[in-house]
Amino acid sequence: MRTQVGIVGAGPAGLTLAHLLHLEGIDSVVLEDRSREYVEARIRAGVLEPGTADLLRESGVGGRMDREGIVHHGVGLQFDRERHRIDLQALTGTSLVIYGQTEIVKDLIEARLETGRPLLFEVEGVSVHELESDRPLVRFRHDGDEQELECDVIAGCDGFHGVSRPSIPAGVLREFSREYPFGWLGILAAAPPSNDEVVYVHTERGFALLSLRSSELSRLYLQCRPDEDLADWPDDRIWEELHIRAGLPGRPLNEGPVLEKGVTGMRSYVAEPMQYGRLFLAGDAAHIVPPTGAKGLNLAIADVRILAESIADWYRTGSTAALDRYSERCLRRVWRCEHFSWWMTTMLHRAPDDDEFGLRLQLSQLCYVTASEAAARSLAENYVGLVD
Ligand code: FAS
Ligand code: PHB
Repeated sequence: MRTQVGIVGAGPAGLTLAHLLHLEGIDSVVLEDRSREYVEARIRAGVLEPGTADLLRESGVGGRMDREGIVHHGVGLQFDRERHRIDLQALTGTSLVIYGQTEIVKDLIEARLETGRPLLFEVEGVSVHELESDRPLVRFRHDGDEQELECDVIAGCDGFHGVSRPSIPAGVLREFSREYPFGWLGILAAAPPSNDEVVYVHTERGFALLSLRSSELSRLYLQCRPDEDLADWPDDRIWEELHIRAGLPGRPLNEGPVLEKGVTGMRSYVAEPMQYGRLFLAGDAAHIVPPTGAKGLNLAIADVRILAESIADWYRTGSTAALDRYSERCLRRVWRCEHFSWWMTTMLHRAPDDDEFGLRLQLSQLCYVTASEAAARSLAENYVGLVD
């Protein structure tokens, strides 16, 4: 097989890259090791920065997002039993779109299939080779047949546990990471959201997050141990803890059947550079942020916007200048999002070894952010992705 760009991974990064390249008349093959049903059902992010929503809209895959997505002009911070609102629209002139990552993946898969270009699910044994040459290769098995895909460029969009990043020779990458001593227990519930906008809740018992997917679907999270056993959290215990942490007088939480639950660990991670020879890493393959800043998905899209532009420039001009700067151009936004996600996470979560001093620092920070327009604007600019 031969193509211009071999894309490993059909998550938001890989699918968006394939779509943007197709619009530039550049051919690609997308290789995914899971089934279509699996990738479409994987519940993850929900908050789209205006830049992400605009890219999907302008590239022709934002129709259902505009019909079914929910526009949010603000975000809530709740602490000391009081709920405050950060007016994103007033502070930044922009707003967010709430639209599940599952829906974005479905829309991008539909768009890909309409092009008739290859999107192969359930591939096995993917490996990448000859990265230093001008004919890099992807080898894999599909439907029992061994395949070899010759490319001009390979895009590693295969997430944190993929094969692309580990294929870079030892000693090339500098890796930066921080593990957090807590995780998130997330549920999707058939319950009308009790809050109009996303609410981040700080309590001495730990963090909670009130989000949503539609007028009938709530998405809720509780800070938990990183190795939490779901068996210890029957639905009624989850609801009880959510009421204790996030319930306010006159603002009850609506309960409903829990459709999905899971525990996500939390880490910050960056691999530099995000490229080696003809291999370019994008999204979670190159970096991970704790979800407190709602950045993971948005960063993945920001990476592939730059990668698609750089690949198109190379084919148009023959110059590798844009491709040579890919990593440097991405890392500025990556590190801004890493800092913001770390800042939101440490401000809102209670670590097991946190003391009273730490608690008072968090409460002071939360009071400042909700009382000072300058501090609120700083949070708002980062949250909507205006700065990098
Ligand atoms: P992805 O991991 O989404 O996609 C990589 C794809 O590559 C997957 O489909 C995988 O199956 C495939 N793949 C892996 N290895 C392969 C191989 N060897 N061969 C072929 N294919 C391979 N972000 C937020 O903003 N908010 C959230 O609430 C949030 N919650 C999250 C919950 C969880 C459990 C996880 C893991 C992440 C969460 N994230 C969240 C972050 C998430 O949204 C990512 O940032 C986003 O999926 C990144 O997209 P990709 O880079 O495409 O990686
Ligand atoms: C979500 O709706 O899943 C969500 C919202 C905000 C976050 C993380 C996840 O920071």
